[in-house]
Amino acid sequence: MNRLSISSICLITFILSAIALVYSRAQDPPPIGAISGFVINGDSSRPIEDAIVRALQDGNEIFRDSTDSNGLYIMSEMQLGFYDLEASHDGFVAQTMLGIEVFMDQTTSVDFELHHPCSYIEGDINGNGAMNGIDVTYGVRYFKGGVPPPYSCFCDGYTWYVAGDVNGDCVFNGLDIVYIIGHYKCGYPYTSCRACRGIK
Ligand SMILES: [Ca+2]
Ligand SMILES: [Ca+2]
Repeated sequence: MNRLSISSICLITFILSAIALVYSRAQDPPPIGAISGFVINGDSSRPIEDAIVRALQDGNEIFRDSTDSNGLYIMSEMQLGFYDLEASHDGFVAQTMLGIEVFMDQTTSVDFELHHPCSYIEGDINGNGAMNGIDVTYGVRYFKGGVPPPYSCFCDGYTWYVAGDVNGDCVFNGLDIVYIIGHYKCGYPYTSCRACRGIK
């Protein structure tokens, strides 16, 4: 075999190898993973059906799924990377989880607890729909061991008596009673917790 033939065989072998390599890479499936979990009603612990769960990157929706009757959602065949997840349903405050990572051939578990939005009148501690001096009496009795306020809701990370928080520090305590008295005597304006503003 002369030198030219050997070179030709080498060249052909190289080209075939390159083609085989490119072809094999084209056949490899892209690395993927999944995100799955449950969306439940944080006020009742029951599953929420038809909640929408969206996976976002830079604010753009990449995937979405809706929950079944068990509150389950599944987003499969997701490209690897980080996603912001948002769960929402009518009548609930949407919840967002930032920077959820998808790993190759794995399912990242992310559960949501959605809560109803708070709806109350600032300072209406006894929950009768009006704010007046009787609420001061009710609040004082409560802190002395009396009946707790009838209305509470999830706000700022926990469930508490939001209507009593009139100084806006997201806690209902004795300082609010002092503040209410200041409101009547000195005109202090009510300020409710920023995370769940009430009606003035
Ligand atoms: Ca009241
Ligand atoms: Ca307060």
